[in-house]
Amino acid sequence: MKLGFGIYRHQLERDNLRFARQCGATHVVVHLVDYFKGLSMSGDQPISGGFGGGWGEAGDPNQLWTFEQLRKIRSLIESEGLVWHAIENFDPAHWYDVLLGGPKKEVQLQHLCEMIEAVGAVGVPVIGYNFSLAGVYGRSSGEWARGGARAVGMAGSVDQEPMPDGMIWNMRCKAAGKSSALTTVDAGVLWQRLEDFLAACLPVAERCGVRLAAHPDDPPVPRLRDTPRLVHRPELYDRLLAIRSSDSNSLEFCLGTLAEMPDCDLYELTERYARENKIAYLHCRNVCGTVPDYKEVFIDEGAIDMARIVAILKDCNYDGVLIPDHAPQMSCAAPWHSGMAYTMGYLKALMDSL
Ligand SMILES: [Mn+2]
Repeated sequence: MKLGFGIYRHQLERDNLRFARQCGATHVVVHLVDYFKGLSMSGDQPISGGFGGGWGEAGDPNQLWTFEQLRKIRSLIESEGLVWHAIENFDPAHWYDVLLGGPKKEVQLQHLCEMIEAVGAVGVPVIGYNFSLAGVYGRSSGEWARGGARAVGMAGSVDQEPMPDGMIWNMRCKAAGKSSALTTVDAGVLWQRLEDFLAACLPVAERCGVRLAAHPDDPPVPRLRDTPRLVHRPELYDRLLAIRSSDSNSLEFCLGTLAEMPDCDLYELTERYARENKIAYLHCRNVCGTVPDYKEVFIDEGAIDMARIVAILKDCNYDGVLIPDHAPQMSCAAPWHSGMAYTMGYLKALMDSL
């Protein structure tokens, strides 16, 4: 079992890699999507929601990840003594019609396969993805964690206002220009789109030694912004895995999102998927409550017994990576970094104590 650290696109530079290493990370998970492009920032955080209440601008549909670009990132990571374990998320610009079932679907599936090949060639073993129309949306923030630390959560209501045109996966993607017929579908249609994605991409991923790792829907509600959500119950992870039996069909196992699902036996679930070697990496955070009324808290408060989770992983000989997901922001000059450093220290101590 290894401790990793998630690096956002705008942080992909030497100082943040050193910070990760100093926190005890041996591995990193890199987001290549700049979620906050075009937004005003305060330190590391966007000041307010952008287009349609979401994040920033998606990337360029025609600029795919290339071997050369990825190789440079790998060199930078390794020059700081770290191992690149995963890329987290495709850019909405690269696969909006795969999600929407739109006219560019086939060409975008081909682009995804080309990028999976480049990722495999550069030696990154995992791509995390989230097959979602609305993406991560609908949470608010408050001083909910210990000592009044600011954290995110939901306060009882689920936004069903449809997304504006040109929005997908909580980002503005002008090229998408969606019609509501493509988003306000029932869940069966979206499951079929996921099956088409896996049918096209898993054979390539298998051949290239890359695992595609599914994140559950965050927040895990059946519908959000009048779009269906796929993995909003623990048993729906089984449905996703059953689409194709393959080592490359795997999970980005998000403890916080799973704990937000009512009646989830997180310990049984962790043990089963760890034993079956379906976990490509874990997101670690703690929460109080379940959807649609939950709050994120510090790693050592909340409903999840993190020591028990780590002990289960050890017992199952899990040899993958754990990373902090998000953390409450601490009251100091570096609110984000201190929240992450606290989480890292806590996880490292749990791992060291085994
Ligand atoms: Mn997560």
